Amino acid sequence: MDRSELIKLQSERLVKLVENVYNNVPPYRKKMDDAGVRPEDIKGVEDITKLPFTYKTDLRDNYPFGLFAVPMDKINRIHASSGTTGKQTVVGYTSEDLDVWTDCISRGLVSCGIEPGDMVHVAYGYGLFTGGLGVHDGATKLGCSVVPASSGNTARQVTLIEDFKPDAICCTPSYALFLGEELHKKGHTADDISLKVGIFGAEPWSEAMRTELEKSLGIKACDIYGLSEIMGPGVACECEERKGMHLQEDHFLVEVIDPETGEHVKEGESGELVFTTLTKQGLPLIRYRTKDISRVIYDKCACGRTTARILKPSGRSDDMLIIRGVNVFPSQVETVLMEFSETSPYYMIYVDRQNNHDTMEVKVEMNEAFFSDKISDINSLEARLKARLNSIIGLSIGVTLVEPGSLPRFEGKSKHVVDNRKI
Ligand code: DLL
Repeated sequence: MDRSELIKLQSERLVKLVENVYNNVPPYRKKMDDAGVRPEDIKGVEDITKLPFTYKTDLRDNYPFGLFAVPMDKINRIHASSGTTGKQTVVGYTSEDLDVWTDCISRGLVSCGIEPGDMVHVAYGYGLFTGGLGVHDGATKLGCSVVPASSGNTARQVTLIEDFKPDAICCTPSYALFLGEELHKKGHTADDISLKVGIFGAEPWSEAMRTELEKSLGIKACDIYGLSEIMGPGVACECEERKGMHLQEDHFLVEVIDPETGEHVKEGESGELVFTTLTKQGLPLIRYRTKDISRVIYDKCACGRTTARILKPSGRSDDMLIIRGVNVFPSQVETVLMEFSETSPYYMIYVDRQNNHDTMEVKVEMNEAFFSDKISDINSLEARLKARLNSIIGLSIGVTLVEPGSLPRFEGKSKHVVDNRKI
């Protein structure tokens, strides 16, 4: 589709979307009323900046289903991802939304060179996380033999790869590196590993990691981007050229803004990605602030696709960490620590990558009243903290109690996270 045709389609869809949210989603009606904008003011994509932004906090404030635009009996699937507090960000899909999602993933798999009949090993987590089921449905529709391995149990994953000989693998890039290492430990080389393509996303990764992955697994490593609020994986995906991820522009309108001012940056410049869902029915979102920093380019790709391309996100404008594909906000850790009367408000979070495996450790000071050199007391408190963090965040996080006054103090803004990963 050439750009003028695409813009016409996007404009028609935007007009319908705005009318829909104004009439069916009370919090959106209020936002638009507060901003003094009425549905009839929006005639096409050129009017997008008249509309207010949507933030992750809007989803939280309307938890769980307050932003859904259809009655619950039309919601066919629910997923969720971490929010800034203990509360999950909940997303809902109608059956048409699931069809669109499936199509977007299928397009992405095809653009990376996967064909009907290929065997696809899916090692993204299945469950509330969108990675597993999202990729699963897309690969199924394409006519692939899907291996729903889900995440974890590395020994079993290795056996499945050895025995089933899949053509493609979909998982986080850090997990793929780890799997590569385990395969090599068992005597395999890039040449005898069956995989030809890897589709990696859900966390930032660099060109250096791409080279490493391609060498280790003997594959073409492609990048896939997405976020639960907008759809899940497949909002954009690379093609075999691997020069940016093709955005599914018939379903998503992208803007790139200066995160401070909210104004558009110049075309091709770096800024925060903002998406509007053009066809979503369950949870349509207008100008959703992703906090992901990247660039969007519009020149035609050598593969022939005419869609805009999102370059590898270079970071985030907030403090969200992605640990083994799980989104973690330092504030979630802090909330847990504050529940315990034995600890003080001084803590540090250390993130590292060992053997291609993300690790997270929390050091927290005991308070003077609890401070004890009785090892059994300390061990038991550490175990309780660890269990609570695990249940809230869903990750195994190391906990070490340290003496009162031993962690750094900061003048001005405190710094709670040391991320030593070299991604
Ligand atoms: O991570 C969806 C997904 C699953 C994408 C599988 C790709 C593959 P969330 O858990 O909501 O959804 O996390 C979304 O992850 O805002 C980015 O910060 C980050 N992210 C996702 N893909 C990439 C990528 C899924 N390719 C958040 N490169 C997003 C860099 C990524 N960061």
